[in-house]
Amino acid sequence: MSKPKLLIIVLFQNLGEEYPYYARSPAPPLAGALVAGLTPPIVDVELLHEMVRPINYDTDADFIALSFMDYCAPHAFEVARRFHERSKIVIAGGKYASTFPDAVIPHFDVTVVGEAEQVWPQVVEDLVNGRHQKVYHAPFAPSLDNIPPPRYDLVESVFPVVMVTETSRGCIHRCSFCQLTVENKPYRVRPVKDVIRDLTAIKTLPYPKRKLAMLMDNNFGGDIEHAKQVLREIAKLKMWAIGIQFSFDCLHDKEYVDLLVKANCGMAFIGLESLNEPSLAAIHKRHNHVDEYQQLFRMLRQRRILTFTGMMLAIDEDTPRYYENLPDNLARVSPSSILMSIAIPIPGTPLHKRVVAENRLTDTNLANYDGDHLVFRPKSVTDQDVFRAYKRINRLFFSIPSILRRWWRFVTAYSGEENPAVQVAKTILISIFFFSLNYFERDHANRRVYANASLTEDKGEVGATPKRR
Ligand code: B12
Ligand code: SF4
Repeated sequence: MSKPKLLIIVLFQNLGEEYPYYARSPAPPLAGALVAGLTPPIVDVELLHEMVRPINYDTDADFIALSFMDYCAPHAFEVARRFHERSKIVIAGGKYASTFPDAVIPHFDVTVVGEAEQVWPQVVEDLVNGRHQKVYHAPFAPSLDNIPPPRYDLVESVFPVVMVTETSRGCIHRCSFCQLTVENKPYRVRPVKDVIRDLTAIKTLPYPKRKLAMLMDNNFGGDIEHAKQVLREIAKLKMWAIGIQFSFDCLHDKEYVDLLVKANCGMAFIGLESLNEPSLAAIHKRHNHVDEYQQLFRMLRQRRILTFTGMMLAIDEDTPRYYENLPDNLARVSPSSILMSIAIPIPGTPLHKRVVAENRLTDTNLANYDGDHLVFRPKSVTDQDVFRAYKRINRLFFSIPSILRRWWRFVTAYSGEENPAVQVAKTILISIFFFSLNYFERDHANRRVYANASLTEDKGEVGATPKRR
């Protein structure tokens, strides 16, 4: 007899069916492959990332598990409704289901609140045996020991990097806009051997895919000694390149940076958020120091590490003058690419509490909480200032001459000593990543930031579809 089938979908769309947006992301998020890896073999599993392909509502799966964050919640409810019409059992999990279960539970047959590891095998067993409960609660901040490897074999081949994993959860900082502040869990690390096992688990992947990886930690470096230990072990794997996300303060530790190089870290995602000190203070991001950006980013270029940088507009202390100078100042810092977004008051964060208390929330439709919409009244700038800056910075930063200038600056900065053949090979590989990161974000800017801008600007939106479900 064939096994029941489970389809895991990691949702991504939020602009309505008329306006699907497929992202050119180099890597998938971890949640889907991880939940698939936690699934006991009593069901067949399929994984679908909605960031790269549409949902097939005519699937033969019996159970549909949706993973989603806040901005996808309205979409998730609609997806669940459509699957219910087809008599499927639909399960919710992920960040929003974990923080606002009461809003989620009515739309699903099963809601998993919290981290999947310790509850998901039981949920699947109960589903298969027809005795599932409405809600399952995971323990708060469980141990991260012995998490099985993600099912990389199920990840769509369109992602250049499929090996995504994490070495820790949480963060030691408390930025006021960050989703992690909602639950305020302690920073936890995984055993180094488990991380290395993840990165070596699957021998069936094509060889290049076994040589590229991304660590999805919120802050790889929250426990810097543990991070160094991980890097020492990763260095032994002789990866071609890995991407890592960590906070700016880690760059002060020279040994950490040396070990990033030894582990072949090719891309660092660092949330700079702002080049304006008062704005950084306003979001409690005091571990960033604007006067160090230029020098430390130069240091990363010299070590041949690409920098992908989170940047945020509509922060309370932003001024029109800051926006005016931002393109030039960004060009001086010269991150390889930026993820520019409009500040999102994610429900439950200190930022959300503040804008609600000051009566500045203007939009409660969660679908708009995606970083491309302004959902509150900023304090020191107008809506128009924000939109204009958003479009202008994206336009200038992602213009072809500007991309080429940054690339040239990057490839000519390298100061290491290496056999010339290795140097050429690494430069080519890193250049491919440089251009794909810029392509990903340029594409995002073109399709989400400018698309329909003339229609939506008056409504206080940038780049969103004028129609919503
Ligand atoms: C990869 C990533 C992305 C990718 C892909 C996102 C996607 N939706 O596909 C990209 C780069 C596109 C992205 C974009 C954004 N992101 Co992002 N991203 C991440 C990142 C680094 C990793 C996600 C991940 O894989 N996590 C690891 C997994 C294991 O954690 P998890 O998802 O919580 O899963 C656990 C549980 O929640 C649960 N679970 C999850 N799903 C399911 C499903 C089921 C069925 C069950 C039972 C359980 C379950 O079990 C899991 C294991 O314990 C996280 C930071 C982080 N480390 O989480 C930020 C993060 C998720 N992103 C965030 C933000 C703010 C954004 C942006 C809005 C940024 C911006 N301003 O533009 C955009 C929004 C998306 C968009 N419009 O494009 C926030 C959270 C947002 C929120 N509202 O909750 C995070 C947490 C960063 C942060 N510290 O604030 N992001
Ligand atoms: S440093 Fe990053 S992950 Fe840590 S609290 Fe701030 S935004 Fe969140």
